[in-house]
Amino acid sequence: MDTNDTIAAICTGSGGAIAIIRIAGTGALELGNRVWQGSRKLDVTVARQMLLGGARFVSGGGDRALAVYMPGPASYTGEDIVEIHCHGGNLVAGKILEAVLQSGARIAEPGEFTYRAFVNNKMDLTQAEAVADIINAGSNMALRLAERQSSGVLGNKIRGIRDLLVDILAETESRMDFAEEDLDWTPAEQTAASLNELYEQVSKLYDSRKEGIILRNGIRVVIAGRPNAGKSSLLNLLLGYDRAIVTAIPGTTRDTLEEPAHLRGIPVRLIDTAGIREVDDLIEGMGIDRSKKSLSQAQIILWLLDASAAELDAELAEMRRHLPENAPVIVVWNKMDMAEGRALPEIAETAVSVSVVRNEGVEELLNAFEKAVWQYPHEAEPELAVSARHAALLEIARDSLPEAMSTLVEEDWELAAVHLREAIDSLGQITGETVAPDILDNIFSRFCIGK
Ligand SMILES: Nc1nc2c(ncn2[C@@H]2O[C@H](COP(=O)(O)OP(=O)(O)OP(=O)(O)O)[C@@H](O)[C@H]2O)c(=O)[nH]1
Ligand SMILES: [Mg+2]
Repeated sequence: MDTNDTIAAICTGSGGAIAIIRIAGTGALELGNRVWQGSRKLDVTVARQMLLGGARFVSGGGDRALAVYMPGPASYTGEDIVEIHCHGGNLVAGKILEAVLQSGARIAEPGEFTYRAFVNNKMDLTQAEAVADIINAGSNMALRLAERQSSGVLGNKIRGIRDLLVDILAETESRMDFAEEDLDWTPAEQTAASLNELYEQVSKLYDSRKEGIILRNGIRVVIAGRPNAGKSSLLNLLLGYDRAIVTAIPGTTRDTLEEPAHLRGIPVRLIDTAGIREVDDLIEGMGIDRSKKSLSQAQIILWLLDASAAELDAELAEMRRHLPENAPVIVVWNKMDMAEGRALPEIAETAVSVSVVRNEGVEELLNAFEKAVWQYPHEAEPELAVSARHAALLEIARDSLPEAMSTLVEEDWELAAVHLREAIDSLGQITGETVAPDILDNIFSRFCIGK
């Protein structure tokens, strides 16, 4: 992405009452003034003050608007920025943007404002990524973690580790060059102890990947079971609205149905499936094949059983027949309203009893779900939760540190330097010091336009 020209975009989502057009780059002030119509022009005397006036359209006329000029380098991207705040809706902002583009600005790519902030050292790569995490956060925990990362906690930590490794590398390289001389080197045990401490720190960050990946990517939760068990009813209850058709006729749901949601703050894709049974019907059969495929891709399966069925053991046997081996399942005995006081068979899997129609037992189901996701009682929140990208790089760094340690102890300086450089390089890719352009493109292209 070129960073010398002036870019513009509508920064607000469609449909709001107010829209914001942002112009950033060396020409922002000049281009902004070509569109701005107010008794005061935008210039340094009104820097960071909101002016009331108007913005013109290409087709003639214009609309009342507010505008503000934020001179670089103390701006979001580090460049000159002009923002025009106008009426929302679909037309006005588009017409003002058109005028800005006609004046000589280029339309911004997704994430390009934040990319420029990164290039201009307003933030490191972890902070830039956190901007997207803040926008996408679907729970309080995700938001708190993203805000900590945005404030630079992760970047500072990684840089601290990397700086110490650079010091160790510098000495290692000197020992290569001055191998014969008896200089005042740091004792090997001391360096090994430092590396061990850094290894612990990197491992700890790496271990937070699970929370990070779940909170950023979400998980696939598949609702499965025999026809009529109440799967679609449960989907609707968890979503809070009637998404799926529910009838007393077995075989109502024929296709898989997928909806995003949050359960206990955990982003999920909830998948309702066609009830599994032997059928002759071609369409239902195809739906059942999809159910089975969904089962194999599920991260958590909620297997519904009808607690009011005549043969509970037959219900269980049917589940065992279709459930993939070692599947992450929570068994949900449904229709307890029709099975009050009935003894349910003991099973090894986690099981809860609910009545979807009476909305009973759902809290216990969510407790079991939460426990299955985190695998342990999730009281203490990690200080940071790294993303899949960070984790892959932390893993490389973590694995090269013991190698660096043992080769240093053996005084094999050259090999030790190779391992140290590997760790330094992968940590640098996390913060953006050493990252390749195509990786940057990949990261910023996932942002929305105008960010
Ligand atoms: N008594 C009782 N009936 C329930 C309960 N949950 C669902 N039902 C009823 O069971 C019937 C089937 O419900 P669905 O949600 O369509 O079941 P399903 O598992 O999606 O069925 P298929 O789509 O055919 O596989 C409907 O008449 C529901 O009202 C419950 O907790 N108690
Ligand atoms: Mg259904």
